[in-house]
Amino acid sequence: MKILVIIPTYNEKENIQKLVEKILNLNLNLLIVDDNSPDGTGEIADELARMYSQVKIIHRQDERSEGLSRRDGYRYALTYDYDYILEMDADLSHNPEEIPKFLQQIRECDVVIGSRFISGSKQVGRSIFRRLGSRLANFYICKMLKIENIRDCASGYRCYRREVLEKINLNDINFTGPASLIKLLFKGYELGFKIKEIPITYWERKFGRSKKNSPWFIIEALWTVFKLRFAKNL
Ligand SMILES: Nc1nc2c(ncn2[C@@H]2O[C@H](COP(=O)(O)OP(=O)(O)OP(=O)(O)O)[C@@H](O)[C@H]2O)c(=O)[nH]1
Ligand SMILES: [Mg+2]
Repeated sequence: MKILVIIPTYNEKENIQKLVEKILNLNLNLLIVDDNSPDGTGEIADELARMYSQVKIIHRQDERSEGLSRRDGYRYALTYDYDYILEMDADLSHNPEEIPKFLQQIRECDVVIGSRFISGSKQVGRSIFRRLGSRLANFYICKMLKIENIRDCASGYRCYRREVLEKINLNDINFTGPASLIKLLFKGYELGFKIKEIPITYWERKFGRSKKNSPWFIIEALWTVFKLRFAKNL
């Protein structure tokens, strides 16, 4: 059973080494997809790749995009024959100690979503304003797309069976921000893959800055959801 952990990075120099070391403690392979971060994250990743053979890195030179970085990661996983593909953020919001739970659950379904909004979930250090905002956004997304029994459709802490990524046309997953995660989940749901949510503890980032400070990401996500619901063949 081959497992790959994909981590998109942009300016995560304070976080990346800590995260990588925790994932290596679990004896897993990981792929960092860095978007030419000006803060030197890519160089730290190169150093980690030199030290540990389980660490691989893609340096993207194209237009900066979290969504397309994730997609480069999925393509890498398919090319190198990984069976299970887990993705998580680099900013330590997603605790790697929870990875074994995902790997346990993926045996019985096709996609496992780490959810911030179900019984047993916790959010630590997040303002009530941000909690409410993401809760409302996810309510809109899941209701509009009629994805039953899923509450956190935009979560970036997930595990897929390779068949899911093989069957979805990855050329269509071409957004800049979280719209990519939403569309991928929607396509998987439409294709009838079994999706399960598990509770996670989500930690507000302590180091580095959020890249979601532009309203563009929210507009892109909400507009994509609208189109997925009402436009055919998107
Ligand atoms: N490769 C790549 N990674 C990105 C880009 N933007 C964000 N990321 C990474 O994607 C993950 C999520 O980004 P965050 O800025 O933490 O976004 P968020 O978690 O929705 O927002 P916060 O709650 O404010 O942290 C992190 O690992 C980032 O480093 C990008 O343009 N390119
Ligand atoms: Mg974050």
